[in-house]
Amino acid sequence: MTAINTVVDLRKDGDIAVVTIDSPPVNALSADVRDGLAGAFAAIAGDAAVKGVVLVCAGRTFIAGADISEFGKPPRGASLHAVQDAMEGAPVPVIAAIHGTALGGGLEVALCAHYRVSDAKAKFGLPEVKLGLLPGAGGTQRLPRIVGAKKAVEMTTSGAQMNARDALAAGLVDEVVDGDLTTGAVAFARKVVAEGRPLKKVRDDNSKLGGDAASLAPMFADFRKANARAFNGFEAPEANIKCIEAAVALPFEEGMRVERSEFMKLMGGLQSAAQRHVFFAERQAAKIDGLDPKAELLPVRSVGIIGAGTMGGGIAMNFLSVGIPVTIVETKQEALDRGVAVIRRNYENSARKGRFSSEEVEARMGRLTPTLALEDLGQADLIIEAVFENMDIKKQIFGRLDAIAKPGAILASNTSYLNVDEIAASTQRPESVLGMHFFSPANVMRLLEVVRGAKTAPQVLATAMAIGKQIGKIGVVSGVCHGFIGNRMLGKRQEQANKLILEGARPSDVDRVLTDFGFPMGPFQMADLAGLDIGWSTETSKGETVRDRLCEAGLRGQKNSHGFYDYDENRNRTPSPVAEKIIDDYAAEKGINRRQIDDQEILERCLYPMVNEGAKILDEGMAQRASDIDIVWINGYGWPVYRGGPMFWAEHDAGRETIAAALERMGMDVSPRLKAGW
Ligand code: 3H9
Repeated sequence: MTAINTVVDLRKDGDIAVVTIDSPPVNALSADVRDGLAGAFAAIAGDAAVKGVVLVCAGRTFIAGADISEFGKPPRGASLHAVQDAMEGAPVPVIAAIHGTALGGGLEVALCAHYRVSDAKAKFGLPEVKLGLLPGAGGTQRLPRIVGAKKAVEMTTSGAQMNARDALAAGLVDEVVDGDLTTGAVAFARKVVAEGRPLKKVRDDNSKLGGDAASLAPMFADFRKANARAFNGFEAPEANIKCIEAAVALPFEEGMRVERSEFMKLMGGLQSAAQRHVFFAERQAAKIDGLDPKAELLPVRSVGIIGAGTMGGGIAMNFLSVGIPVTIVETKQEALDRGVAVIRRNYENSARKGRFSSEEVEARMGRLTPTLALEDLGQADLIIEAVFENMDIKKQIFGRLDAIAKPGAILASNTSYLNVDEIAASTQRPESVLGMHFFSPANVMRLLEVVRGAKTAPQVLATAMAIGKQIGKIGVVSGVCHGFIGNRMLGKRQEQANKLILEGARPSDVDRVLTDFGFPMGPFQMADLAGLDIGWSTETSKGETVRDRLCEAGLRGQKNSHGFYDYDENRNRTPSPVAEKIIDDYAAEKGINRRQIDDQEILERCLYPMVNEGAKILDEGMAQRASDIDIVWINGYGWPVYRGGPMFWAEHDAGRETIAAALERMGMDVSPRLKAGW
């Protein structure tokens, strides 16, 4: 074995050269890897005894792409294109041997081999779009020449992966190898050499594109139309489509020039910077300051959930779906039955859509034990309380749990606002208590705020984060404060939105400005969706707020088709004149002079105070880092991912100092961090 450098080895197996990349964790194409590959292929080109080459990776995966951490930094080492040219132009057949995930630049390298083999579990994809990019190493030109333009457009605009079976059928791999991959790949290489098979270059074969520019034009038009909503606001999907149109319409080299130019535009833009920030921020959020990442976790083999309402049921589904048994507790049989029925219906709906089989529905339901007795939670490793937001009731429940739960069980509250330390104090074991705040619908939304109490044991916190990951959530650690990270900031936005509609903006103006910014819906659409009467009752209503008055007038939101908007039978909405009159009357009564409010003011007043609150959250140590706040807002509240989250946006787009100055003009108490940075 000859070490080309620290991450690439070259050895010979008879007349087959085996090039191995070993660059943990994911064999990304760093400068060292590129240099190593350049050296290996130069050595091979000068060695007449070599008749074929196998390129393989050590560790958990084939090359998972370009090294994202190098983006935006001055270029170093051999260029990826030079490495690809050396492979594609090699005088002997090059076979890429793929395991794990061949992603982005990794797949693009493999597409420069003359043949590809993989193991049965390998996956293939071009996920650059998720980083606000497009495949910039020939992927937009080569992939359609194998899988066809239509499939290539689908794959590059979604980042979806193809499994080995489909890759074999499409000709993306030539053989799926059983047993040891390298051995199988070397055998395949020998076969290619023995049979004198040609040096197949993907770039030279247009036969599988699926048509020419004219015949494929309707496919591209239909694709754009069908995905207009999903792509709205994002720059990268359209750039990917343009490049694949170029692959169809232009000779290879010209198509490559289009790809290069589109790639450079995206790479230099703010959207990709934001999405790359989010990629690393997501992984960073899992790291807890001061905690040993290798520390032993508590076992979670069974879960208890208190409350079978919308939240409790949704939370239960997360665990049932990954094979963890759940005991769910309610106080009344009827509520219990209803909760269980909703879980079943949700699973059956998914099965009907083909997501899994009806046997799987039964397997999941088989893991669920409904009960009316809290005492049945005695053996649960993790208990999550999901009853409504009332401190007295929560304290009572935790007091009882203290007597019921086995020693060492984790006791979590799904509270979205309340003081977790106060809840913990109702037990004799506050070290076992923490918050696990799920977002509705809890079986779908990816965010999980894990609330660390003053006395929560590190092992309990680490276990909650790990179990969150196991059920597919992105956990973010929050300290104990009213509303934690997300709702605390949301409160500031809502406060301004409520003021704006009294001062002269219409609810539909506020919603439009925020949806134009990229949120899926604005605060008043959200209120209508949730129901205006949440926490409201006829008996206690005093008509003190606009919302009280809307409810008193019978406007309840989407549920009765009247709220801030009127809804038709297809849920199309138009601003409600009744709601507008109620707002106008309320403002007049309070002596507020309505005025013209422009869109910029709406945006600033809704978003700047949120950023300020985020800075205060950092001041108080309630979030570990600014990027955690971004992750909360992207995954829990629909902040557009291409704007990187509120803190990224403040830093790189709106400008911290601009925000601080505007907040001062508004007479707000400004966090010093807004000027100093976080
Ligand atoms: C590209 O290829 C552009 C080209 O078209 C054009 C070039 C001209 N770079 O996710 P994990 C780190 S764009 C650098 O927890 P998993 C990651 O930060 C790229 N670092 O593991 C983490 O570090 P840490 C296209 C990377 O097993 C560690 O590896 N490719 C990269 O759950 C483990 O990651 C992609 O977008 C990278 N490319 O999942 C693929 N990838 O431990 C991105 C990972 O310090 N990667 N890291 O926190 C993934 O999707 C997943 O990491 C993967 C493994 C599925 C591979």
